Amino acid sequence: MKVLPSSRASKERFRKNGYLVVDKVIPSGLRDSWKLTALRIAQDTGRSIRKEVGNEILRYRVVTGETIRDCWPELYDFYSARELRSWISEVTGTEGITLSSHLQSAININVLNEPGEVYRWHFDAEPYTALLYLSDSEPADGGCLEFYPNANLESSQMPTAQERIKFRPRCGSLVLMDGTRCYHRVSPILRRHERVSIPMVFPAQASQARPENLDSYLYDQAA
Ligand SMILES: O=C(O)CCC(=O)C(=O)O
Ligand SMILES: [Fe+2]
Repeated sequence: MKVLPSSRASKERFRKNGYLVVDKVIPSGLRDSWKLTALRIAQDTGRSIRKEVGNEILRYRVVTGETIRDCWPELYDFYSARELRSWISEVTGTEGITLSSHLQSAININVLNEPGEVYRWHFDAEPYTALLYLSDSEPADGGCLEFYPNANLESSQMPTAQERIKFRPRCGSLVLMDGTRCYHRVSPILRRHERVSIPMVFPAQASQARPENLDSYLYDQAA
């Protein structure tokens, strides 16, 4: 893993915005092969998620943590490397960053490819989330990570459109955010392309318990 920047500027940016983008965290020689491996595993073992709750739609393919640990140790090693946790600790100013004990949701491969596929607006259950992207999306492709940094749903004010950040996936880049403070979604896929992201969860030791039934909500297939 390349040395991740933990300069004062990165820490300050994270403190102010609640997120940080780092490019080229995996060597260029590995990017294509990691993308192909992710797509092969998703094809062979991924579950199709199809859920509609009110107006909100969740539609994508997912490979969960147990499968990644068993079938793709190199990616699991990336998640579990001590360097990654140390970096998250430094940038966020939080001690006791751990691996998630819920292996199923600790690390996933998400694949979206068909027009209309979307990952609805949500908060993550725990800080912190690192999203590693293994594909490039063109502007006309859709599939941006969109988010409102420092959103607080308890406040009566909904965030305004101006505050919405759009991140267009670039292969090899990583977004670190506090998913409990960044209200986020994947915008709808507009043009067919393989969009591959690897969400990884890094709880801080003192963080709250996960809501019950969250895994079943996220991963049970639609009937
Ligand atoms: O793929 C992405 O860009 C975001 C995925 C996400 O928010 C999640 O898995 O919780
Ligand atoms: Fe998320």
